[in-house]
Amino acid sequence: MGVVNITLDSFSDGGRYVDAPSAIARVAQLAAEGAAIVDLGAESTRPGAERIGAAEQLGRLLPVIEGLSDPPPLSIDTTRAEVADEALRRGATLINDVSAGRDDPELLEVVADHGADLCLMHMRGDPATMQHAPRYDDVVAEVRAFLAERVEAAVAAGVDPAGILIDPGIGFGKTLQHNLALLAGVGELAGLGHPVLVGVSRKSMFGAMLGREVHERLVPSVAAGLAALARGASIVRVHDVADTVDAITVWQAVSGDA
Ligand code: HH2
Repeated sequence: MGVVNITLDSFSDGGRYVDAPSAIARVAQLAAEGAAIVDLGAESTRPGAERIGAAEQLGRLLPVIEGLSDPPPLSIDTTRAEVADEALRRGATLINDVSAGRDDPELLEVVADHGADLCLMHMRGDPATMQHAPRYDDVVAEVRAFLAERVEAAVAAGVDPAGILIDPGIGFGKTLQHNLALLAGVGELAGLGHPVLVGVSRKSMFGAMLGREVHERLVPSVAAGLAALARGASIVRVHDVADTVDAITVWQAVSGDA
């Protein structure tokens, strides 16, 4: 999954793709580099980010969705039902909800009505507060239980279980140790019976671990993505598609999965 943030304040690509032509060109580039799906977001989820209303999200997203001449499968990173509805009407196929249906309870019904796919992500608190001393007794068990409960809520709202992805939410209300435990425990999450999506790309855990700045985190991001895939993740959400595809191609060839 390639990432294009149509935002001013995303932590690694904020401001680069905020105008529709640059975002359209970036989506086409990531698809050409091998992204199976491209995730478009109009609201940053970084700690303390400004909330963006539904109308403004749509003002950013729709010109991009409609401007793509040969769109790849599109995912929309939003917690708002209205945004999900309009994007799905225009051909998006997956809604990536970092609140797992808690921010706007109507979102689950919208996804169900469209017969769309849904990614449910774990977050402790909300982006304003999530990094304030997060604590867990057993982070893998607690995230697993949360995701199981949110899958149940989505299915109760009519979402097709076959189209549900789950995500431990690396960096969302977690310390470095929590993030590492969740990456190591991906197999336990996969045991819930849904494909696991993992987003580690350029995240601050690599700053905490290695002292690397955002632009220096490609190698650790690829390494962590491969480690997650090796433990049972199905999808990695990344900014650097070409390099990630190269790494996965070589790893699969060596593992005999190519
Ligand atoms: N991470 C970010 C945003 N959305 N969605 C899922 N499912 N999983 C993630 O790990 C995830 C996500 C944060 O990364 P990014 O989009 O680059 O930054 P920002 O939220 O600042 O736009």
